[in-house]
Amino acid sequence: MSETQVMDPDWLAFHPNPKAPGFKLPKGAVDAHCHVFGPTPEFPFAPERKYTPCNAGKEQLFALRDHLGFARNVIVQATCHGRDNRAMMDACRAAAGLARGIASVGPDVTDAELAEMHEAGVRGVRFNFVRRLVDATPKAVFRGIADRIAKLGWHIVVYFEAADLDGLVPFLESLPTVIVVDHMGRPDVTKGTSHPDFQRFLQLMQENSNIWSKVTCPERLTADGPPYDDVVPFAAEVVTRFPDRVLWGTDWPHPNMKSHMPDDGALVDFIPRIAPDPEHQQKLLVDNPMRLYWA
Ligand code: 0GY
Repeated sequence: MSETQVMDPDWLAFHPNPKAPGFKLPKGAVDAHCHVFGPTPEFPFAPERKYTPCNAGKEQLFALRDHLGFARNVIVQATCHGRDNRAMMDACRAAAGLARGIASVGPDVTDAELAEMHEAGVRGVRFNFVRRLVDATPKAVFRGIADRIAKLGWHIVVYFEAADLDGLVPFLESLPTVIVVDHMGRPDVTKGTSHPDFQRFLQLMQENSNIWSKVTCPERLTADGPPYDDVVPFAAEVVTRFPDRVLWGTDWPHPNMKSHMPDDGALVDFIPRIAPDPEHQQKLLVDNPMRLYWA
């Protein structure tokens, strides 16, 4: 490898020593949004990546899982690995049934490669529309991939910015699988829950029973910083209105955080603020992810 893979000078590494959460997770809880980065050189970052992170490998992820009290992980392919899913698949295999994966694939992916991913634990693909993270993929290409992975019983995770939702609605409504939207479609929390952009997102979920949401990333959405009071009304509204279609995850190791690095234990303590009763917590953390990823 000729190029260097040294992390970006302004890269914030994950919290070295997260606190033990005060909130006791229900038995069998799933961290349904996290990543692995490398470690390099075994799993090099992709040449087309938009950032170079620190290494954050599977052993560290599994140690965090155990420390926080989760039973399982859903590992989402990070854009720094492009469409080279080996690090994610290796982590899924090493978890021996306790992790599932979300892959990033191109139109040239073969049926044999998809079958190998399924065997490793992959149950979905991610379509990423965030321009700072990836070069654009034509919707027709995504549509072709959607038709192929639908046959495997997989679903589609989509990541986009709030301003792009309107233009994406016809495409999202044309997809043949369950769709999971990352981080509630990234609302601008300074505008309040009554803003038309967030109301449009709620309407999309209301009108499409196959659309789910991750109520994740208060640390990314907040304008005020910890303890993320400004994000609570957004996530609480999604959990209350769509209790059977929400997922929660840490987003460890928190790519591209600039303002601060969250304490993952404090993130777990955020959960009862958005899902205050045990019934909603059980759905959010256990029943919903188990139905989507392990059924
Ligand atoms: C996230 C958010 C981000 C990055 C990625 O795959 C990725 O690189 O997902 C981001 O920078 O907003 O969900 O981890």
